[in-house]
Amino acid sequence: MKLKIAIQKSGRLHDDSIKLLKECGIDINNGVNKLKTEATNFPLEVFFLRDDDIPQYIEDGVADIGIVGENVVLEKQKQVNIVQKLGFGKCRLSMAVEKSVDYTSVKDLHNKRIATSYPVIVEEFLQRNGISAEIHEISGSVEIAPGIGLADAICDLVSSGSTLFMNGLKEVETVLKSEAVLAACHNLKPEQQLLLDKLLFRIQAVKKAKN
Ligand code: PRT
Ligand code: ZN
Repeated sequence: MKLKIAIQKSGRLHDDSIKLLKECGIDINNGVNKLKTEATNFPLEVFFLRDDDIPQYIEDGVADIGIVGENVVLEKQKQVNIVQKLGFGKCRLSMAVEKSVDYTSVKDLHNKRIATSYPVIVEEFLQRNGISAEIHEISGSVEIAPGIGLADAICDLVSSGSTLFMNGLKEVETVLKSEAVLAACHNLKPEQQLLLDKLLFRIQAVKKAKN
């Protein structure tokens, strides 16, 4: 019996995910372009996937657990358990408008067009604030939308803020704070749960050692 973990194939969370496993004393054969590998000293099978697909794989039980941004878990609305925050991949999902725009409160978004790759989270935020606005879902280069007349505001991930700055935008609302999390399938078999507990114990020890 092996525990199957999904991690990002390439991108911002890939290196830190591998590093975390290493720090937990888990060695994996990480061949270039490999989509699947195994740990040599822990009953762990590793799948390399696009981050957007990870919640679905976990819900379906194709993977037992996975490392993915909390932002992706919330957006995809899949039935998974967030079992541990991992302390890397920190960012926020924020509303931004052009620098020249007078912005005083969330009410200023009323009846505006908002471009985002996170329509579900944005819709929830607007509802919570009693705002009705038009959401334009786009899959990338969201920051360009106001400049080309596609939207009045955007909602995108921000870490340093330099991308917003370089595109003449300013951050006006934090919609969500996010970081990488360990997510798990709702119906793990007892043996898999034991392996997850073992892994979690090591992750918590690694986190404690860093504090
Ligand atoms: O290929 P795949 O689909 O797997 O990857 P991806 O391109 O969809 O995701 P990727 O690798 O960009 O991000 C993976 C996860 O990293 C995200 O889901 C977040 O949880 C987390 N993360 C942390 C970030 C950022 N920081 C971040 N800054 N994801 C994206 N960004 C982008 C943001 O979209 C914007 O374009 O970086 C730009 C802003 O950065 P700053 O530093 O200029 O503010
Ligand atoms: Zn993605």
